[in-house]
Amino acid sequence: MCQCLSNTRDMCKGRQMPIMYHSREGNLFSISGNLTTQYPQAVGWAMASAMKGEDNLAASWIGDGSTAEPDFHHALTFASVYQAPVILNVVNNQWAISTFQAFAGGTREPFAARGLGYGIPGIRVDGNDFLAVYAVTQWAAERARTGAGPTLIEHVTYRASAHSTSDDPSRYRPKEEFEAWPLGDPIKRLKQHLIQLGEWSDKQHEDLEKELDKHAADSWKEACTYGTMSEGPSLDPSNMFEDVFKEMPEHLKKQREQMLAEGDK
Ligand SMILES: Cc1ncc(C[n+]2csc(CCOP(=O)(O)OP(=O)(O)O)c2C)c(N)n1
Ligand SMILES: [Mg+2]
Repeated sequence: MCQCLSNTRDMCKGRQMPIMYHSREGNLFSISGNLTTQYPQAVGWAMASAMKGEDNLAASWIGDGSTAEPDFHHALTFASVYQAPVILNVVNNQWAISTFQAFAGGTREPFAARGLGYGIPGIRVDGNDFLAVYAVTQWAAERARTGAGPTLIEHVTYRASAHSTSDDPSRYRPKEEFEAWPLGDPIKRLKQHLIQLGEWSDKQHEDLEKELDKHAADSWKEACTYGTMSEGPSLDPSNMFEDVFKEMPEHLKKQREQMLAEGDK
């Protein structure tokens, strides 16, 4: 929540777009706004980890449209050549903002098939089936952990909502298209499955939803006390000179001093 507000508790110190957070403790890297850069980064990290004799694996996610970036192919080449312990996921939600996935070639051959030319197993999964996604990810993780190398997974899904708040999907696709999407809502499907098994109930589901809504609302309220976009407290602007270079170059030191002096006036 604090990261979304770019406030004084934002771990990215206001330098990232909303939801591009990271977590050092959780081994979660931040993505960049530049599509697909996370793919070669994940492969490089996985290779480095393997070279150090560690038992880690990396996982990365991109969209259907992002498969058209050269970084996709660079990553697959290196992952294949070095047998990196990495899981490369393509979330095929049918749309890259207003561009249908067919533009990136997804209706000619599945995106998963692109792995085959590189000697990387490619598998296509119903991305709205939680258990199928879980199973295939475990399989890919097992491959990575046992030194069998990378796996490419295509998750077939659908972006029911708009790409962002500035996007209006009614301008490029039928308004009710999402209702005709055959694979359904993943949460509803898992819920029904668990109810049928006798492991869950409508009441439990409703209670959990209420609890989570409250948790989100409370977290938002608390986060707002550390600053919002329009109300303080605000981040110290001189932060912007830090964390880029290990040792700050002279010209940045000067600029920072200049800025602090201006602020004192
Ligand atoms: C290199 C680059 N080109 C263009 C953009 C602008 N852009 C942001 S999101 C997006 C569409 C991404 O579509 P997709 O890869 O299918 O991912 P999705 O958002 O659907 O998960 C585009 C073109 C960008 N961020 N980076
Ligand atoms: Mg997409």
